[in-house]
Amino acid sequence: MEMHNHWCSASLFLIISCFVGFLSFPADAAVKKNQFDVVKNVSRLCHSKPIVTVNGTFPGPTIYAREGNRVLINVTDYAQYNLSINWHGLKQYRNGWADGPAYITRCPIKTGHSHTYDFNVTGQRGTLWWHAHILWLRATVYGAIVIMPKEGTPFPFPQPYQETNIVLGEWWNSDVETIVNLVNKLGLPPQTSDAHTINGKPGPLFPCSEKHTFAMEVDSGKTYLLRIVNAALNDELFFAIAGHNMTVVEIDAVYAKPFTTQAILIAPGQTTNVLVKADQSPSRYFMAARPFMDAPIPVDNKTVTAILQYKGIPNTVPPTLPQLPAPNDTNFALSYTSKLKSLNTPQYPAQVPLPVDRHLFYTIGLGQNPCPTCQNGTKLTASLNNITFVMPKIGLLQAHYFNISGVFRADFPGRPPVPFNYTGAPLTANLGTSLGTRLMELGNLIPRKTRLNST
Ligand SMILES: [Cu+2]
Repeated sequence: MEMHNHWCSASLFLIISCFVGFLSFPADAAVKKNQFDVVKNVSRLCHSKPIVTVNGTFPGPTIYAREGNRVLINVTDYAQYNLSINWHGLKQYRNGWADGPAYITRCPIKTGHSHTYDFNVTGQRGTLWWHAHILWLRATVYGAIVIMPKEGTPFPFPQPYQETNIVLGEWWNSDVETIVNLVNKLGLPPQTSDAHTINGKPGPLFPCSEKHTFAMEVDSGKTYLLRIVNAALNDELFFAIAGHNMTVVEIDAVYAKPFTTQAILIAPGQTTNVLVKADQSPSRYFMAARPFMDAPIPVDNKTVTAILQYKGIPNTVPPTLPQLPAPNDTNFALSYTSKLKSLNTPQYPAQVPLPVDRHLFYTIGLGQNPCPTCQNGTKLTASLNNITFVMPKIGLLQAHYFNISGVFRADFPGRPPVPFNYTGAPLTANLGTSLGTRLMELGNLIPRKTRLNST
């Protein structure tokens, strides 16, 4: 532990001094600078508790950038936890240092310290998001990233009149770090959240939440772009607006083949941009979200609402609720996801690499490992190819780059260790997983011509 802390502070110092160099370059118009102060704050929701958030707002600030921009974000950690920020979905071409998962690319920012994330927005436009990437801090440390197309480049869909972010989240009345510590200690599934939120607000179906309701005002006849982010920790969510269809135009900062739907389904971490036309009789309409879960796993099944309100309609008009798919509507989920297709036009081609150099086969599973502190002596553990990841004490990229041995093994297997019937009957075998920090190197592939010889 001592070693780890020492090494981490050394690297932090080293990297910050590099950035001072960068920052002294003359500011050019394409560089976006942001200052993030991560502070502990008191929540404004009905169970009041201290939360970690950015710049005192919940959700945190939206980052606006344009495709091609260089973005600098200075993060100062005033929280009691060491933390890092992940720019979720942003392609960090040859720039893994800025990616942000703690101990994967680099050590987290220590309490009281600062770090400047420096990255370019390349070949992406649309909605992404950022979040804390350590412990469960992302329950409150998150916000949207809006990437506009290059100057002068229109959207490949009708220009909306206005746009709004709809950031879906999960809220726990108790402290999230206490919850996750308990989960790890006792080996039980985490307690489900107490509410879902839209832009940090649970809406009027929850007690004492009348004033914690997000409302968006619309002009009759106009079209709006909703940038929807699922920042929930665990729940895949349905989202719908009473009386209004949505046209999906973009997923995860990639333009999609437009299609119209009454409800969308959005997984944690995903983003979806939709167009909504205010073409119904002027009134107040609920937007609502609730989880999809078709396995026997407990979820927070409560419905979060926000309000779509036509201009001039008084707040006394009770809004109508949308018809959301049933919580276990597998058919809706399958049919919805089958409609998600890349726009794939000459201007926005779907660049899927066709030659495959290497085939990898992963089983994603839940195992059961011994756990002395757990209630029944075992705990459920996620695994890939039966290996449960052990968080290293220093960043994996740092270990790789600085040639520090003993941090990881580069022997992650490309197929399951023991073949079994992957889609078949329940397992009776030993469910134990092997623990390790094991990686697979993908960088130095054998050239395709010689690959044939080796097979
Ligand atoms: Cu992420």
